[in-house]
Amino acid sequence: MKNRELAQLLHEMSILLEVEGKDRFKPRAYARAARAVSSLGEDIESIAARGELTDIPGVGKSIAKKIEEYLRTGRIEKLEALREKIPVKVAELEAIPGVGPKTIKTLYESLGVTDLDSLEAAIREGRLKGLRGIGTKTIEQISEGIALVRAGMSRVLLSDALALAESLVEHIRSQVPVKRIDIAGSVRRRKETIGDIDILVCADDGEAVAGALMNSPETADVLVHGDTKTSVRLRGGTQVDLRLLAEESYGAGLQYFTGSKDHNVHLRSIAMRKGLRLNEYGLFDKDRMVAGREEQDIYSTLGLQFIPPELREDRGEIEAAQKNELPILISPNDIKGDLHVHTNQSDGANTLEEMVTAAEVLGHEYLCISDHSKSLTIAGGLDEGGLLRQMDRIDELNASGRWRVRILKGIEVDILPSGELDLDDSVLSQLDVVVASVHSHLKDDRATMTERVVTALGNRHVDILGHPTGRMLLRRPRIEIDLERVFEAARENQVIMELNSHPVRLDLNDANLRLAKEMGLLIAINTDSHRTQELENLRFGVAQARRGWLTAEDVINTRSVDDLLRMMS
Ligand code: DGT
Ligand code: CA
Ligand code: CA
Ligand code: ZN
Repeated sequence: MKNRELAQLLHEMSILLEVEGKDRFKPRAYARAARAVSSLGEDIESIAARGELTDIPGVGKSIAKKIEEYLRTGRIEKLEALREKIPVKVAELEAIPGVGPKTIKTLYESLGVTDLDSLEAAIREGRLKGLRGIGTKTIEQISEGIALVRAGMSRVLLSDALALAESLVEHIRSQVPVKRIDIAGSVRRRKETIGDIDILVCADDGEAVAGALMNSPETADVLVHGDTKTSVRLRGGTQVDLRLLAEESYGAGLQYFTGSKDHNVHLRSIAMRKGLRLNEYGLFDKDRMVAGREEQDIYSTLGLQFIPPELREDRGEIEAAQKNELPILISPNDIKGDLHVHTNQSDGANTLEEMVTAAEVLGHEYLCISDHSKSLTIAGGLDEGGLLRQMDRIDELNASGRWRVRILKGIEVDILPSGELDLDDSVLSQLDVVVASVHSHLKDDRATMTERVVTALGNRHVDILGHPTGRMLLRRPRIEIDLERVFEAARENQVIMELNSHPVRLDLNDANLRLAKEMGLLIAINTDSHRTQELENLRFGVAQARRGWLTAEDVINTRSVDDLLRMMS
């Protein structure tokens, strides 16, 4: 789908038009169109093919023309001209929390700031002081934001890296016969963000494999091209390392290049204690190779259970494997349903019926509809009346027999600054599942935020705490909160912690999950989908759950609908 890229371009137009300052209405029109395109439930190309672009809210004739131009040529001339005139790197500056169109305009006009480097220099030289609308506190916030953006700039989301890695593997396979090919490194370990992509191959014609990577449609430049290693940079900036391995060493290479480095260092010390030597070519007793062809033989020869890649961070997995005590990790097939999805009744892109149909295709047994509540006005949150009407509708749909999927009645109710919930108890009590989440006053200090969430958990209707730390990977730090205190309150009140599977959230993270499990809490792996395609994000949630050492037992939505409702009542 081209929706996302198009929405980004329209958004960039809106900012550059705002900075240009010629027209007061155009920037808003483009911003509105960008939002509408990004929340479409359908491929923009299909809409264009039907000639219905102007049916999209905010898209008039002129913007529709730009969209058609983009779909036809991959670019928008007017945007190229604006970029030439105003050389501001919008995405770079906007990535800084708290920096929006107005600030970008001020910084560019008064100080000539165009990117992170020039902004950083301006702050260092004290030139931001005294600018209209920019106080000391804002300057501090911007400085912290720059550090956050810089830390994130060299990494990408797992979801993006995995999609690229899988399509490169497909591309190589389609060009050259290979004996074996695997994705290794942090992608194989399913780390939430990725530095670079590592691909391992065993093939008769290694040169042809390297050629396939260098000529892939995603490849921008070749960085290294040698006999055993080729590195390229993809168009989006991500680096790929491709290594050619010998058949008899393939397992050892896979083990070595999967990492993590800490896991490998610890594993080598285990080998040494047994008088063996472990490297990327194999496990050796003097000069004799005792394992190397298959990865699992490395572990078994060292007296260890096979360690799933997601656990290989040297966080106790080697000790557990020695004692035969590794957990049987949850797998995608264990999940029976999703307890947190939105519809177009709040800020989702699809109808209730479309969401249920998509869940049925995925084989879910149940799907809980949990739209936003009223205080989240920008998301069109439901009030008590709207929610009651949605509940009636769900009763009708369940009774219709159209789906095998059981539709559950839920809400993602806002936790207000006071810790009270955004909807009346008399309505909450009628729902199957209440997810409570923080969406506002994210800057509360640690004590205030902890108290606020603990208060909310004390409401007996709350079943699940949604995205408990509020972080957005590469975008926004977590809220300040005492998670241990929250977990204790959750245990007292029998509240389940969410593992939000959205690739930007993955919240709780791996370490938090393990702590929650150790403290005796249950986890719900939800997608928080705002469109049908996002239901498939469960894959990322399950990967993160595995990194958190979770078994099917630890996760509520591995249960049948009857068990689930009994456990939450
Ligand atoms: P990333 O790319 O930053 O997300 O993380 P990784 O784990 O993919 O790291 P990367 O790409 O530098 O290397 C892939 C794996 O290769 C790494 O997990 C372990 C192994 N490896 C690479 N360099 C070294 C090294 O100098 N020593 C050891 N023990 N292992 C290494
Ligand atoms: Ca890597
Ligand atoms: Ca690498
Ligand atoms: Zn939410």
